[in-house]
Amino acid sequence: MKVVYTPAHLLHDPHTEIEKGTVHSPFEHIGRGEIIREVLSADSRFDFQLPTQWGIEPINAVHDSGLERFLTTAWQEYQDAIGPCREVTPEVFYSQALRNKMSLGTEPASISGRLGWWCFETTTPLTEGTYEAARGAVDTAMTAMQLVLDGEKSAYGLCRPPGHHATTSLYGGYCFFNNAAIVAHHVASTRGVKVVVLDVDYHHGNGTQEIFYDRDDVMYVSLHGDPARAYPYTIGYADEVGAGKGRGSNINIPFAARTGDDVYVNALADVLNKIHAFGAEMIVVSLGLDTFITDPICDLSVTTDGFRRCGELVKQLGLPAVVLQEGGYDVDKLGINVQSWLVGLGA
Ligand code: SP5
Ligand code: ZN
Repeated sequence: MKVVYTPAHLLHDPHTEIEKGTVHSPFEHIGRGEIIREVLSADSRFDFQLPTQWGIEPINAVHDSGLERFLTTAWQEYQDAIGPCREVTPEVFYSQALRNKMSLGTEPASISGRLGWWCFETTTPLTEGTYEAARGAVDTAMTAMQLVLDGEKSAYGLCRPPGHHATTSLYGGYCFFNNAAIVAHHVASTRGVKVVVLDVDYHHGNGTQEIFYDRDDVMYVSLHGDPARAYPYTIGYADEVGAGKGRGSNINIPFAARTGDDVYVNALADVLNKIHAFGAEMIVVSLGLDTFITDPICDLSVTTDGFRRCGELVKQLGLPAVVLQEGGYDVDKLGINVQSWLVGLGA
């Protein structure tokens, strides 16, 4: 299987995460990308290549162009306006309710205001090279997509930073640009084919759901920890089924804590039938391995062998598959878990 990887991910190098009233070392760090690279490059079934460059058009086809513009200069603007600071995090968030009975307002002038306008939470710091790394992740995803359009049965994009929490106009959840949504939109809009995004990350992909919620050309299917207890908390419930012509093409499967392989695999088999019924012609997988039994920030109990079974089930769909890296924080096991899933898919 072809693997797309770029060392540009090393440029997004946070040392901090603000959570639970503390500043601690981040769960999402460069070691994640490197352990996956190490394990897959030691396995002759995987064949590495660098991404090609796709520019900003595919990004702005999905995101508010203001988000990309903001991320280009935000870290430097903060240095110039507020003072030297390794990592930049918002302090004030915009909420529509601040302006009840008024217009929605417009992007604030100051960098402090703009941070809270474009970001929704505190665990996603901007570092000096974040923008370049995020662009590299999009190029990685688009190159994996091109390999599949050119005839590969499947390809894996080692995207870092991940993407599925990034909405049309907000970054957060360790994500800046929505790699999977950018690929799915590109294929659906330029090839006129039906695409499904299958999101198996532990966390609901609020960004991908928001981007496609009213569309019938891209189906979004997510299996995740129940947002009643799990990040992102406000979205990802089973009654969110899509809107307008997109009604019926958004499927959320929330799981109880400590759900293990058999229940998980059965639920996946179930939704794959719905994907088949939708008439999908390509599948984009948001591959998070944070459903793993010893993930430090999550609470499901999928095993390394469970990941292989999931990959096998997706293979049985028989669709061309673009597999893109999302989360997974048990770093010691992250490489072998990705390998197991991809071997199941037929690497
Ligand atoms: C791509 C991805 O997996 N993003 C996840 C972002 C989650 N960030 C905040 C997680 C808060 C976790 N709280 C942990 C409680 C552990 N008992
Ligand atoms: Zn996750």
